[in-house]
Amino acid sequence: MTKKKHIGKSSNAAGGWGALKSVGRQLMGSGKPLSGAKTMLKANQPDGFDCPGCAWGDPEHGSSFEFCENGVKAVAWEATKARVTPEFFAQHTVTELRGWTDYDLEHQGRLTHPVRYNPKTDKYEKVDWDTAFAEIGASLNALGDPNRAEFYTSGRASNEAAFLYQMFVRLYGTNNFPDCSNMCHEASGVALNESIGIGKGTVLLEDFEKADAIFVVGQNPGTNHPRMLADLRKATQRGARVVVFNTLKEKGLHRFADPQNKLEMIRGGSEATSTDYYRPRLGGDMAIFRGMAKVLLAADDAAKAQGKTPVLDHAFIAEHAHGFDAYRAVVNQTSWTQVEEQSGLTRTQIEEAAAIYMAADRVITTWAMGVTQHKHSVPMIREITNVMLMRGNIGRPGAGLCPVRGHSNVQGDRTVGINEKAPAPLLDAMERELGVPMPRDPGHNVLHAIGAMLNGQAKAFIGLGGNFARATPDSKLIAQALGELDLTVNVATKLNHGHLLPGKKSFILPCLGRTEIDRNSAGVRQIVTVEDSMSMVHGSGGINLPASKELKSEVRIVAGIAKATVGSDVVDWDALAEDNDKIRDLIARVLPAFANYNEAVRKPRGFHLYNSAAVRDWKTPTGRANFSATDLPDQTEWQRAQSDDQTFVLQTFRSHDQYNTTVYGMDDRYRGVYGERQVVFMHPKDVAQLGAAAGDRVNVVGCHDDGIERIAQSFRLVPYDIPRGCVAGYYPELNVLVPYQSFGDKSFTPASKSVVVRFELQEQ
Ligand SMILES: Nc1nc2c(c(=O)[nH]1)N[C@H]1C(S)=C(S)[C@@H](COP(=O)(O)OP(=O)(O)OC[C@H]3O[C@@H](n4cnc5c(=O)[nH]c(N)nc54)[C@H](O)[C@@H]3O)O[C@H]1N2
Ligand SMILES: Nc1nc2c(c(=O)[nH]1)N[C@H]1C(S)=C(S)[C@@H](COP(=O)(O)OP(=O)(O)OC[C@H]3O[C@@H](n4cnc5c(=O)[nH]c(N)nc54)[C@H](O)[C@@H]3O)O[C@H]1N2
Ligand SMILES: [Mo]
Repeated sequence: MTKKKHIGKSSNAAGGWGALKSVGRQLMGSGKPLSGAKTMLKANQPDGFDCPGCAWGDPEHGSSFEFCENGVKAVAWEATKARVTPEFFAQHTVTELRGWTDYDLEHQGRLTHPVRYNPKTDKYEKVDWDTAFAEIGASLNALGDPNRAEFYTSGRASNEAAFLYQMFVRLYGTNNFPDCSNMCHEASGVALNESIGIGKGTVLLEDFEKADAIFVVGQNPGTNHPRMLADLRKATQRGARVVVFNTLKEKGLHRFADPQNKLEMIRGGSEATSTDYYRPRLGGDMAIFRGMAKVLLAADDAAKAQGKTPVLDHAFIAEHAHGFDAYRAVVNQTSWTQVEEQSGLTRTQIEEAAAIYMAADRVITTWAMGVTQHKHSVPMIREITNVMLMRGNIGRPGAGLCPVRGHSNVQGDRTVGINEKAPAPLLDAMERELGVPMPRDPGHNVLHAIGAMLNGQAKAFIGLGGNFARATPDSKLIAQALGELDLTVNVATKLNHGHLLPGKKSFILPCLGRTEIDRNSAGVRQIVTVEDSMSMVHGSGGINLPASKELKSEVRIVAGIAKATVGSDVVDWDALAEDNDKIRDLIARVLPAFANYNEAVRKPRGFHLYNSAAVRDWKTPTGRANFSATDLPDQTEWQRAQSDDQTFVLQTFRSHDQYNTTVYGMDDRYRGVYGERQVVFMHPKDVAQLGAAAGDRVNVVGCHDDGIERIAQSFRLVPYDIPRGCVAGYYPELNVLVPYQSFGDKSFTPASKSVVVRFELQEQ
């Protein structure tokens, strides 16, 4: 399937025939094209399953067939015929499997049976569910202190599974909830809570039909949220401006051929997804928005002097905002020199972008990991918000903030209580409901959990999905730490490296995927629910037969561990595990926004969770939307790297053929890379300055000065149109270089888009 290694032409407009061919290969690859096609027809349908590919919203009419190439990959990946059985584990020691690639492990297929690690044979062996639950419960209870256990969640878990999980963990006695969102949109949550009193975006999908301008910042939807491209191109078609800030020229953000449009597919046409494209330096977006704020203030002053219509929405600022004068002062103090140096854009370019912003009545700003994974991400997102507040662009139709989430239910998991610092009202409500006290001390996020593992404080790790070992920074250190724990448990659909670092006692518990039919013991089909980036909650019911008869739903697995650990005095786990409606009733009693949950979620498009900022109800301590008056950072990591002509700043991102740590294939066709992932994209002049040539191999060496050696061996240099001093390569391969002590201020998100590195040329 995969072509020979080469750097070649990137494929044309995103979507289109290339995408369809790739889809075809995926479905064939799953072994059963017809069932695959049928499966796709049920993606994002009222009576089907929620696509596990991304968290972009579904259209109002819900019945149109909404799919995308990468959604198909996600579905085909889960619907594969390949199986990892107890016989497979009997043939391979864990030490041997550790030598396999991420790609090879996941391509062995779906896990079929619960297994337990046997240190004597160094193999995983079949175990029955009840024994597994009993031993896990006994190990957890033997820790003495519940704070010695870390309960990780990845964002595919349904609301029902996540709610049960947090209830179990809190009854057990800890708030240790490291969560994938800590590495993802945490900065958005922190920043937006401070600015507008809710850690979520404020727009609905239909707002994209009304916006006059959409700013897309640090995000690659062509690969990671392909359905968003259809909304962007509809916007450009009706004359809206779509302004992109991205360090790279990403294919999908130029043109997109809609696979839903038959005529266009036949004619090989495509439409623009953006109207204006700017390429800042890594970490330069706060400076761009600060520059835009300078333009806005000057234009407003000029309008006032000339008696023209003001540029700022003074009425909104007076009625709804707090801290504008302090913000104005800080903007005026910021020099254009600093703005240009940090952003890498010229003043003229920023003036152009600001002119588009000012000319638009209704503006949406979206962003993803290019914004959130830097040291100063929280002030950066607050700066985006500042600029949006200046013209009242929050809380009215066609306008608002839209952090585009990653995993399909990462937002929902947080809403239902996966939070190491849960809001008091949730804990109060849990106490009222259960009649027992909840732990109140803040628990561990991902970085705290890593710290606790490294210093020996943590003794157990439970993973509800995900791949903690490979998704986290400093993956080499984490691997060592996981292996020293007393207990490791992974609830998973497929085998990954995180499972191959067993603690003294270790289990892999296989679960049903989103696409599979889930029946209770009476044979009644169950649905789960998820929340998308627009705070819409909808139902999801599988349509395929389970990959193995032994699989349990995540809800049942969580209930099984819970019953064996904390007993059933307070919660009747068996009853809840039998009926997801009962779990939803419980959620509705604890979280008022979920009133009539069971009824509401069975409507075609589900329901919208109350979003206070979207209706200008500011749940902040000031009772208003807060401007944040923060200086630009003294230095971005790019500037730091510039102080030495050997150092660069590296972003670690996704190829077109992966889902986070899941590698579907070795191509990244929109970027013209085929058959290999060990590459570093670099400006041609930087390649020459290193004394290297295209295709040369280098070792990438981390420059974090904590005495730890960080090195990624043998990466191929790919000359690329990228700002000088900035380089890029794929995660998870480069996670060995991301220092776990280098994280976002206030968000604790690993700064995996600004890693300072240097290069060693290999003997060619
Ligand atoms: N197919 C597929 N879909 C996915 C995923 C997947 O792996 N595969 N992952 C899911 C998850 S969990 C998430 S969080 C999302 C991730 O979605 P994205 O955030 O789109 O993911 P990345 O690949 O990390 O891309 C980061 C983008 O930001 C740009 N960028 C990096 N740094 C900067 C910067 O400092 N400034 C600016 N302006 N641009 C910058 C990069 O060039 C790149 O285009 O996608 C979700 N959907
Ligand atoms: N350097 C660097 N590091 C990063 C990032 C980056 O951009 N750069 N991005 C970060 C981001 S945004 C995120 S969200 C994290 C992702 O971190 P994680 O969410 O931990 O990682 P994934 O790769 O999504 O997890 C894949 C595994 O999930 C399991 N799985 C899949 N589907 C299901 C299911 O339905 N149920 C269960 N129980 N298990 C399932 C499979 O076993 C699969 O191997 O990585 C972060 N790490
Ligand atoms: Mo993410």
